[in-house]
Amino acid sequence: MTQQFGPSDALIIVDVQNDFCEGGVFDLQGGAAIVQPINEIAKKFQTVVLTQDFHPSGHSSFASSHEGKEDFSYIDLPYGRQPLWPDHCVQGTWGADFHPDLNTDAAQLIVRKGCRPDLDSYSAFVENDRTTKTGLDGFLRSRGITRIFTCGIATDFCVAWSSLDGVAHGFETVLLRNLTKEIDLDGSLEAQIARMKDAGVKIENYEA
Ligand code: VGL
Ligand code: ZN
Repeated sequence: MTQQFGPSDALIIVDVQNDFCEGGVFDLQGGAAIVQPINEIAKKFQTVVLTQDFHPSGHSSFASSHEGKEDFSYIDLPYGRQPLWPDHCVQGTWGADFHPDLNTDAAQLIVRKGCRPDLDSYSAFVENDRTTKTGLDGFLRSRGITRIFTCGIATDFCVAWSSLDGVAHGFETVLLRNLTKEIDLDGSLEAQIARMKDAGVKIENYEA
């Protein structure tokens, strides 16, 4: 499908950072491959937003912050059950930097998330307590945006939560599946794709 983009469309590029790509902590194979196509599509948008997972060291989402817990095990936090991750995207480290080939100049806004030690954030709109807002909805609305296209990493975590929240905030939301890369933890990819479809997120592939 050939998509047409106009002034009321925004591209949300989620967490295209070293720690999610090859050689980083998550080392997702195929992470780097989405960077050039994302640069290409970004040229077609007047509004481009980057998100950056940006944790302080010792963040509560890290397994290393919880005695006896292993990476990719689960914990019950006051706001719900969530996986514990290896230390990643720590502020000031290479892993937190955007992939070096990502054209960050294309973006007008960078939303940093997961900055509070006690609170994780997957969604670009609302942190995981589901009440703390990032301000992204206000930014998009004040620019007259009605439709968002999501891409980036990880399909089944930050891209999925951002897409679900896009719909929840009243934006028509399209996930560009071939411009994403998944973690796929315990069936999370399939589960999140189903959840997004149910919620009304459109799932398409980008064709140049
Ligand atoms: C993400 C796990 C932990 C993501 C961020 O960007 O999807 N996943 N932090
Ligand atoms: Zn994170």
